[in-house]
Amino acid sequence: MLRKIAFSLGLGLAVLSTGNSGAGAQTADQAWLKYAGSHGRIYVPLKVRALGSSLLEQSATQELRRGINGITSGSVTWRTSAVQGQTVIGTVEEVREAFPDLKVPTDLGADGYWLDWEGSIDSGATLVVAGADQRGVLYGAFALLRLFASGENVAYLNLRSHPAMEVRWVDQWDNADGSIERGYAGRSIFFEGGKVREDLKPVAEYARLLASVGINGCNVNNVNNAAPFLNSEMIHGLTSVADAMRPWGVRLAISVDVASPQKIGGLTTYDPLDPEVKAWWSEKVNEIYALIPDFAGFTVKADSEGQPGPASYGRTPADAANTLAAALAPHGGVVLYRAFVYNHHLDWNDPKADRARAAYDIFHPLDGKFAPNVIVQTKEGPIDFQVREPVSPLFGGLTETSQAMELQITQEYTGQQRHLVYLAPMWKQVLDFDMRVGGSATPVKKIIAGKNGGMVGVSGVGRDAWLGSPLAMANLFAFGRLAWDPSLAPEEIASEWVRLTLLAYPDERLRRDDIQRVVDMLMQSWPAYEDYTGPLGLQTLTDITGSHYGPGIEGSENNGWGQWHRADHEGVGMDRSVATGTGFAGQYPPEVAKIYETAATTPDDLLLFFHHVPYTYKLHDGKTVIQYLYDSHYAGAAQAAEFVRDWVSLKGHIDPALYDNVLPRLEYQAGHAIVWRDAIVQYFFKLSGIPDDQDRAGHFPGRMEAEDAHLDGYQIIGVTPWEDASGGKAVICAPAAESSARRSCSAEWTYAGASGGFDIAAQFFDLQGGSAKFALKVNGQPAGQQSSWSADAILPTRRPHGDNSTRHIVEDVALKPGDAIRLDGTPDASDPAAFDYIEVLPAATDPH
Ligand code: GCW
Repeated sequence: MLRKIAFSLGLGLAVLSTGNSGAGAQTADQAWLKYAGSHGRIYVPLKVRALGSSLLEQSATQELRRGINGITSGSVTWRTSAVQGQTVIGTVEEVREAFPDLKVPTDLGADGYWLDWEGSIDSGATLVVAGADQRGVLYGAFALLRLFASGENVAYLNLRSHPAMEVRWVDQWDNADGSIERGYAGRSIFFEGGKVREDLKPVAEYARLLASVGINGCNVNNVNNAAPFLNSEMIHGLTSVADAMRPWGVRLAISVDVASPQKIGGLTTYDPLDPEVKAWWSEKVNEIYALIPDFAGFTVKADSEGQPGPASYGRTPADAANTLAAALAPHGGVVLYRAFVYNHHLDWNDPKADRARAAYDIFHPLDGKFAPNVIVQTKEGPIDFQVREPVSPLFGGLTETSQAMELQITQEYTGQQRHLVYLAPMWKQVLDFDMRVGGSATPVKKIIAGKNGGMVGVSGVGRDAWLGSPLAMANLFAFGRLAWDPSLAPEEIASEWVRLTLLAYPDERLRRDDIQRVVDMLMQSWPAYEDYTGPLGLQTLTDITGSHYGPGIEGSENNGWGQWHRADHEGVGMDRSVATGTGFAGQYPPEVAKIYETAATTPDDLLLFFHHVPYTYKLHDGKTVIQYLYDSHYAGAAQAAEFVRDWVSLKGHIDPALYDNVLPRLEYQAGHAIVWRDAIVQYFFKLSGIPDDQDRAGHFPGRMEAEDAHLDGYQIIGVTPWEDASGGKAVICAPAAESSARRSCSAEWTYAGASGGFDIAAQFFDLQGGSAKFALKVNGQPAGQQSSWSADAILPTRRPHGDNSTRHIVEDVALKPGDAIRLDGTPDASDPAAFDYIEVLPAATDPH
């Protein structure tokens, strides 16, 4: 196994549990706007001259001054050349007036910019930042700073750009009480205790961060439980939120509950076609615009997962959307109506029932019926942010309607920011997917960019360093960059982000190789996660009724939620063909439908999403499905281990604080990838009864199960789901019957392997509710330097299973046959020092 794991795991657990929420102000500098310097040669006219004085231009000017000053005078700079002249900033009109001889473009798209270098490095230059409009000025300033800070040469630059999409929003699922649904980075920066927070500085910094990648809207509250947000008191509070974001061109939007006229308005109905209801909405909207004149609009979740909706009155989503749209239209606001509408009480026994069909079945017939300021917001896949899904067919099914694609930046089903998963490659596949609407090229990015649509990212930032994990910030960055320009390559975006993040540190040992190594890690991370969670279109294979985190294969089955994979003894996958299945494949335009209709033409990575096949079915390269399941899980877990080695190779070359923050996260991920691997492999091994041709399934050399040890105090328990523990069993140190005080328990094995130096991994359950202690001993003596540890991470749930199964490695343990290996566990509060097994591993070779 890997060196250094034991050395830093304690620190890692602390990082995972506490983040940095206590530390200092939360600023955009903690993300990619560091402006601490650059390693590239930078030529820059230091003097910044603002031509205009509008609010956004002031922000742009201030940012440019701050950035140029930081980059050129920061301790890190080592090749900056100040150029005589000036950096001039303004709208195209202002630039034209100030420089009548300059050929200023007349056709820049809305929010676009032009960066232009006039003159020379030696005799003086004018560097022009011209915006098509005020936002364009701001985006131009950020674009220039991005070039500087990522080490690009801007001398003799001539660059123009404008966003591909009008809607470039992030959605927060923040609740008024300060909690965040599916947020993994602390509490809300917007709300606390039912109110808008007093300290909105982090909100302004968030808006600055968003503006730096061109995001122009932010919906601040959860689509579930939105009713309180239309109370007059809350609207007053939201005014301050809008004020905090306004200097950065980020418009405020809120989620609304369509039952608000009844819930908070005191009406007896919320029927969207009722005249009183319509009047209520108009009045409410007027109230908002009187305080927030640039209010962006509403997001709606209705008739979905228990939220009330127009169906209660026999009305359609178009009826509800249009009522809201009519109220917003006079003010220029929009309605983002979510197509995430489905029945979560489906009949699992009905082979024709299919949640994936819902959005298209409900919304396609309404095409052409929506008001022009309604945008239908559809999740990128037909289910729910799984590690892989096909593109939602609805994008091809609404040709008369504005559409936005909803993506998830917060990693709900993709590792909750504890796992490194760079999502841009997944998003890019969706954006590039050719729907073949009408038989011609219609990539999804073109569909959503048309008719005032765009992209919405559910971001989930909180008070813990925005997204908690520093590497997860690449996803927020990439979201903005792709919404601006979906033709960018994920690798290019990764490289830009890595340079902005790593180049800001002075260590001259940072090499091009180091930058590429981090880019490679990002690029390999989604495929790795897919491999060790749910490959072949199986979806994430997590418990969909629980935390959506660790393995829980049967959680998807036997219930009405419709995230089924239909695994049985013979085979696996969901038949969605037209011929024999649910007919979902037929919702795509004919050329695409034909590909998904048969197993032979379906790409392997979506095979089990569209087809139920025997385990012995052969993929395109001849490998059987079952063997692929085994192999991919081993390969994915091996890749996760590789990330640790990759990161360790950066030691001493990058900012030590960043290094120390990320390392334990990757070590944790490597351990949790093994939990995933073992759960899925042993589950399908048992279910199919088909051996692994490499003999790994069911065989764990060096593993010693807790339940096979000589136990003192420990009790054997069955873990649920069984596949989350090795052999389905674990042990807990239960309270002694006679007193409530906890004692220690121990498990002892007699070592029977070869003599030598080994690492020993202990797989334990780090439960909330206490910090149990563990100690590993050999012949009664501590097994090594890091042989005692505490279970003090904050991992989901309070009962032992795959969400909280984690490992600690004790390195360099000398063993000989007959040695007694003992693990002592001391419970703390409600944490019973539960563990699964220990494993004697070959000693790692130091990666240095
Ligand atoms: O992915 C699911 C989440 C819910 C979420 C819902 C939605 C806001 O598990 O937490 O609710 O989707 O998108 O509405």
